[in-house]
Amino acid sequence: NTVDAAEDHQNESKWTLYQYATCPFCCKVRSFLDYYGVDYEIVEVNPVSRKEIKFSEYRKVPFLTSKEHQLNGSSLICSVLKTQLITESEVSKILTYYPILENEDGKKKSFDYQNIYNVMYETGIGKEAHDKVRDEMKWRRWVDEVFVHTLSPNIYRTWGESLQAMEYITKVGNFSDFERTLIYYSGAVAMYLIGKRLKHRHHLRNEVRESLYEETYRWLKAVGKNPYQGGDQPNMADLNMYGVLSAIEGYDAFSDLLQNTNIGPWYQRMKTKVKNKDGIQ
Ligand code: GSH
Repeated sequence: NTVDAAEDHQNESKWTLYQYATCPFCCKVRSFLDYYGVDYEIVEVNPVSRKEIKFSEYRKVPFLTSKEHQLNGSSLICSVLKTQLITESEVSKILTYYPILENEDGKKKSFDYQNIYNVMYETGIGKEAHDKVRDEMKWRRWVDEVFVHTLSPNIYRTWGESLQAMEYITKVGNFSDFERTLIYYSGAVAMYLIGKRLKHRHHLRNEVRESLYEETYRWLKAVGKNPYQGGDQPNMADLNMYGVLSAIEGYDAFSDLLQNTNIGPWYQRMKTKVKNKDGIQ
C-alpha cells in the first residue's frame, strides 16, 4: 500500500554517517546535517579495527551511505546534499558534477573528487550573488586546508592537554574496554608527538595558540559586521567553520580561544542555529 511505499522510499533515501565522533571533519558533517534537518543514523567506527568500514573502498571517515549511494569526504557530502536541497535532483544526477580523477603515481593509486566546494545551482546567477558564492567557496577551502590544521597541535599541545583529549576521545569513541585503557595512555603520548610533527608540517607558530588565534581573527574579519559570513543567515562556510571548531569545544584550547578572541558571539549564534535546525525551509 501507499503508506508502506512512502516509508520504503524514506528508508531508501535515509543516510548513514560513518564517523569518529570527535573528528573535526565528522563534526562538520553532523552540523551540516543537523542544520538542514537531514535524517541520518550514525555508525561509530572503531579506530583500531575499523571493522565497520571493511566493506568500503574509501578508507577514511566521514562518509555517508544510503541504499544506492556512498558520498566520501566531508566537503563532497555537504556540497552534494546542499545541491540536492536546492535543486531536488536525484543524487545520481548530482554526482555527475563531481567527477573522480584517478591519480596513479608509481604503485599507489589515489582518487580525487573534483569541484567539492561547488554547490550546483540550476540557473545562472548575477554578479553580486557570484561574488558571494566565490567567497563562500574560498572560505570553505580555507577551513579544510588551513584552519583545521591548527586544531590537533592545540588540543595535544601539552601532556596534560593530550591526556584531556584522550580521556574524552576514549569516552565517546567506539573502543573495547581493553583498547580504551591502552589507547588512553599510548594515544596521549602518540598524539602529543604527532601534534609536534603537525605543527612543523603546517608551519604553525612555535606557540601554537598564536596560530589558532590568528586564523580565528582571519575568519572574524571575513565575517565582518554581519552576524554571519553569509550575511544575515549562515552560509556553507559558516556551517563548515562552526562544525570543525565544535570538535574542540570542551578542551582548554577552546576556552583559551574564547578568552583571547571575540569568536564567542558568532560561535554561540551558530550553535543555536544548528540546534534549532534553522536551515529547514
Ligand atoms: N578530506 C577528508 C574529509 O574532509 O572528509 C579528510 C578526512 C580524514 O582525514 N579523516 C581521518 C581518517 O579517516 C579521520 S579525522 N583518516 C584515515 C584513518 O584514520 O585511517
